Amino acid sequence: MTTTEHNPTAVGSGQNATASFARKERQAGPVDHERAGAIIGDALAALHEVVRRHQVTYAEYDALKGWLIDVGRTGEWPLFLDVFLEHVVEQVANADRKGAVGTIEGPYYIPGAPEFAAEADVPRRADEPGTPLLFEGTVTDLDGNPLDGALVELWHADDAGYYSQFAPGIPEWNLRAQIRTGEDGHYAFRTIQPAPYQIPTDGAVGAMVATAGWHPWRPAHLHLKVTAPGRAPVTTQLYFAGGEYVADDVAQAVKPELILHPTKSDSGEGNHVTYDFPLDPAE
Ligand code: MBD
Ligand code: FE
Repeated sequence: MTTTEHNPTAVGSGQNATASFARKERQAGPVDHERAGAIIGDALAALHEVVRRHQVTYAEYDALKGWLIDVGRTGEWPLFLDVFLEHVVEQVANADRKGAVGTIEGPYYIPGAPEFAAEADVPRRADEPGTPLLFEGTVTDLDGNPLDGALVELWHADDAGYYSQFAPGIPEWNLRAQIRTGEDGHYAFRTIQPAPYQIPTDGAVGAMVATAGWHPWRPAHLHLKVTAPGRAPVTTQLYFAGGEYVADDVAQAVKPELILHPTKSDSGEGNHVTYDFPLDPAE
């Protein structure tokens, strides 16, 4: 699958993200009706309070109903939830971590990317635009001992802000790779620096952002998932110091520990940065 056609739409990326979520392995457990009733009841009560506080009209109620229907029809629920709600779920889930800092996963993770040992030439097009980046580091325990057999998964947007498998015309595994570490816990990815990501402006979520008078941008970021035997996995993102929207992410997923400071490569071509992942013990 290689074409040069490039016409991403909200419906296209939304439907792909919804289909990807449908394939995801989800944890299922017994329903605790007391807890469900409390959460659902409080969520509805929060909405009731907004209606009263703002004296919401029938015209606005109908606009909301139409918008909710549109979000579902275009498959944009994963986008909406991951941009506007996931950051709080992540904070609650990871509040007690001592090691590598996590942040939201977002809608564009795909398991099973091409696997490499220790060093990856990340799959990219022959003419892939963007500043070359050598991104390397070590996976360790909380005492700094390297972890053998850790898996470091990397996925990110291209130099135009688009993700393979969610925008058309990009090879299937472009800018997606995973590395299995050896005894030294070291990993190294050769890739390019991504561009900021813009929420599609032609869909329901983009329309909501525009109606509210906000901007639709996330700062340029690398997505990572790091797992190792006996350790708590971490899902995170890394950002670039001084980059646009780092201080103003629409998804509120930036944390100070996640900001990279790349330097010019010794070779003179592109940038270089190191980042280590100390993993908490498994619970
Ligand atoms: C992204 O690339 C992303 O990382 C998130 C969290 C939401 C939408 C698009
Ligand atoms: Fe992303």
